Amino acid sequence: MLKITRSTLMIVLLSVTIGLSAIVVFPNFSDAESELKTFITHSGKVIRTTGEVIDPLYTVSTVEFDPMEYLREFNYGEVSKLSDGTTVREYTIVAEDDKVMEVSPGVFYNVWTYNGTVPGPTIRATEGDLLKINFINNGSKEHTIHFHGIHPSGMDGVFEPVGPGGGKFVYEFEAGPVGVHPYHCHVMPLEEHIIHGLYGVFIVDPKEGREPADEMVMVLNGLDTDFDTENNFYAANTIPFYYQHHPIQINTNELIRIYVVNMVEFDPINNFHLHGNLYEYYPTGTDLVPSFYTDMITLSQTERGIMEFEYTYPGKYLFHAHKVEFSEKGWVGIFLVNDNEEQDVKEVGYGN
Ligand SMILES: [Cu+2]
Repeated sequence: MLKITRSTLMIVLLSVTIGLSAIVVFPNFSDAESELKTFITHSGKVIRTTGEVIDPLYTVSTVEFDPMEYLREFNYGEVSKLSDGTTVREYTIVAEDDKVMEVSPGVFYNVWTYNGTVPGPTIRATEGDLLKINFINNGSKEHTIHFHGIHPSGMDGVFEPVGPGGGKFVYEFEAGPVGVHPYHCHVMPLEEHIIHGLYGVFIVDPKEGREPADEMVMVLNGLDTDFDTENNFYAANTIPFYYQHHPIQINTNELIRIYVVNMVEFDPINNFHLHGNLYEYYPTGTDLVPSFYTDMITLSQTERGIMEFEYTYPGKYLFHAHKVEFSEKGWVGIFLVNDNEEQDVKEVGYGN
């Protein structure tokens, strides 16, 4: 039976009254573009940036991002051929800096995006392809794209800031070397442009290809949602705890290949621990022979590599930062390993 005492009623009424008066007194209508806050970078530079903790009562997310889709989505660009047979891949990347993303229930964050999401699209090509990246800056600040890899200096995205409000630049270079590389904005102060989300993954496949596998991309990121130069959340692919609540389905006896890139700022290291298994690890993915067989790698800023493994036993397995603070603040996920039926169909005639 429901019993409402007079004191319970008083507490409820008092809470509602305090809540409503707080809204009236501090309406705090936050707009990601207009609210500036003083922010001191690690190099001591004082900047004014969009650093408000955004009020959930007056905020709507303007970012659509599905970490499950992002995980296995590769952008091979628009493909054409030169007369000498060279493959040309053309991509368009648009930067914006006014979007708001609900990164965790009720936690809104002003993200700066490439093609509307954090991370930006995973650009994929084969070594030797000619890449043409049409960059459009629809933001309110200068931005660029700096690709890690080998290219001419004028294509490095550092000394050629692209102006706001529709500025354009075409990055053109040959894809290489083989491996997994980050790309990110390189406008100063760098940490401001990176922590807001202007980064993505660039995969260069070897000409001979790699063994077929269930391939996925994991960007390890940190979110400093209150701009105190410390991350409040950590994640694999931006949304804290996402793959714990939505386990990644894989199969037993099937090769899994993860392109992992660490984009966490402020904390010097990150790491990746896999449960119930070990993985072959290819640092930067530049070598076709693995360097380690381990269940733990440590990654500094923009350090990355390729992990390969297969599960023998079905079931649920965690993967997470073994830096416990990071896993408790969101960098944790689950592989749900299903029995691979094709493998089970092997008919073994015992004694027949
Ligand atoms: Cu930028």
